[in-house]
Amino acid sequence: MASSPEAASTPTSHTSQNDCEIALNGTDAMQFSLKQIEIPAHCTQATIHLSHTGKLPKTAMGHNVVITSQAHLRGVLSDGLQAGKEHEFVKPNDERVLAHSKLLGGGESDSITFDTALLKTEPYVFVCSFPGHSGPMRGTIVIQ
Ligand SMILES: [Cu+2]
Repeated sequence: MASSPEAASTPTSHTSQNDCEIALNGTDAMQFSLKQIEIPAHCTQATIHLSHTGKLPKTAMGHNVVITSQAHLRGVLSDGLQAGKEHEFVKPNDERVLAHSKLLGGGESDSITFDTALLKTEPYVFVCSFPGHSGPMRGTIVIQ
């Protein structure tokens, strides 16, 4: 009765980073699955896995995720529009952009990893920079 074949402990080294990874979906209805991304305070880096769960091509309903500060959001979006589809609506080497994914069409996915240090200094947001999407497709990033 005292001895059990069940493993009393399981290794945790492979799961300890999991809460620093966030799954985010974009849909054909021009929505993200999250309005807020919460990153645990112990994460020095965070990863966002973006999936376009729709069917529409990226020319019609492209989605990306761009991480920038609230203060720089407007400038990042307007410069992204100017950069155009050739640059997937993100100004190349934009220092205001902490990280951004590729532009995805239906069924595609991409992941981005970034340091969280700056996120603790001022409000940051995530947004899709495809033309017309930044209104509904944006949210705040919270370190908790
Ligand atoms: Cu979009």
